[in-house]
Amino acid sequence: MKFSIIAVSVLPLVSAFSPASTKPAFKAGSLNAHKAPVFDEVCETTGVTLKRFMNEVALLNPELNELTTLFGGIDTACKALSNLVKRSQLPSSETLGYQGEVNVQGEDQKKLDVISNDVLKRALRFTGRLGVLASEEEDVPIDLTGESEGKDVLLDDTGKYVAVFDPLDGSSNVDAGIPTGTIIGIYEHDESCDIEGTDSDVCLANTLQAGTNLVAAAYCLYSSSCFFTLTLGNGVYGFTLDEQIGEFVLSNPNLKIPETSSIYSMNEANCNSWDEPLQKVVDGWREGTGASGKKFSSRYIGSMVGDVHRTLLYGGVFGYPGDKKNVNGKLRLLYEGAPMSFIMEQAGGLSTTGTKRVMEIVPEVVHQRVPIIMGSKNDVQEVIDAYATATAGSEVEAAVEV
Ligand code: AHM
Ligand code: MG
Repeated sequence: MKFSIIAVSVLPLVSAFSPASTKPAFKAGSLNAHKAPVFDEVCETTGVTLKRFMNEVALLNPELNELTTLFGGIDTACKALSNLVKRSQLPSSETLGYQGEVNVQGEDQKKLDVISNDVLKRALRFTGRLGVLASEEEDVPIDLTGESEGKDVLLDDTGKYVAVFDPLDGSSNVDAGIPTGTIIGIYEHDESCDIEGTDSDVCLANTLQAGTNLVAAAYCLYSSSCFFTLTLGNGVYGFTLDEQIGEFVLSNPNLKIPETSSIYSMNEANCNSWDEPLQKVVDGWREGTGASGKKFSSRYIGSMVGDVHRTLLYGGVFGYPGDKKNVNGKLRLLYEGAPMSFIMEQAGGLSTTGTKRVMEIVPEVVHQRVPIIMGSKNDVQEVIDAYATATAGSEVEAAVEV
């Protein structure tokens, strides 16, 4: 195998090493607390694989060892799901169509929703690093320590994480072979969570954390290629599955969204019911009379992972805003909104409800919905400004009436 010296500067800053502590310290907000790998030797055949990336992160930051183990499970699950989605089109697979069950949110489950949930659940559970998980396809969070009773699962008291995920987002598209994706968020478990099960309510409530507490977020997009995009809180790394070697290979070492663009991506059928400030901004984009003066185009797959992936690469705005009928829109805060917002912000973009930063909202219930408008900094700021102006206007009106 040939090696070449290629400087792949993957992380923006290498700061002072923080010694290993009993509690993992790789939190959003403490982004300079760890060392970043620099790949000065890269194999021309394999590139930098996700495994190597994680190994090097763990070598430099021993306190992150358990997080990287968890990502070993996610890596395998995503490859398995990519295969399942691809093979689902073959008559022999019999995985297309509906399961015949309705999830707690009243949505018909596709067979692949159920299979994907199972694959991810098992992959994460057997890493031994996870205490609790919440999924779009589970009615309530699952205490994996309880579930593992009697089974040979190794759990290490010091290193439990909480995983939230949407196993197959956009699955309504899957029968037509349109891109789908997996969304994953990882939180630290609360110290007071007793894994022996005597305090299971506290353990399960661990899933109800704001996005600002996320220690990692990732999505895997099943499309023309299989893409794995990851943030550990210090930038965004894009990997592409090399099917020849069966590994995710670093293909975008420092993904940054353009600051402005001319693409918006929302379900236009709902536009007459959107909030007025948003309607005005989108009208301006259509006409070319918005802040940038550019005439926008519309691109909407109807599959969040695909739409956000394109938005990250080309710039623009992806949104599923609230409307008159569904004031909180459609997307779920915990396992869709927050992890994707973490990635978006780490890529230099913004994510808002119009009036609030999505990352700061603390979920009250697991399947809570949230209006979302995310993407290029300048374009999303235009929306935030429009909401702020409208709110200021209505406050003045209210004051005049008094
Ligand atoms: P799902 O989690 O049930 O698949 O629904 C979420 C999907 C998103 O991927 C996408 O952005 C949205 O639903 C599309 O909804 P709509 O068909 O209303 O435009
Ligand atoms: Mg979803």
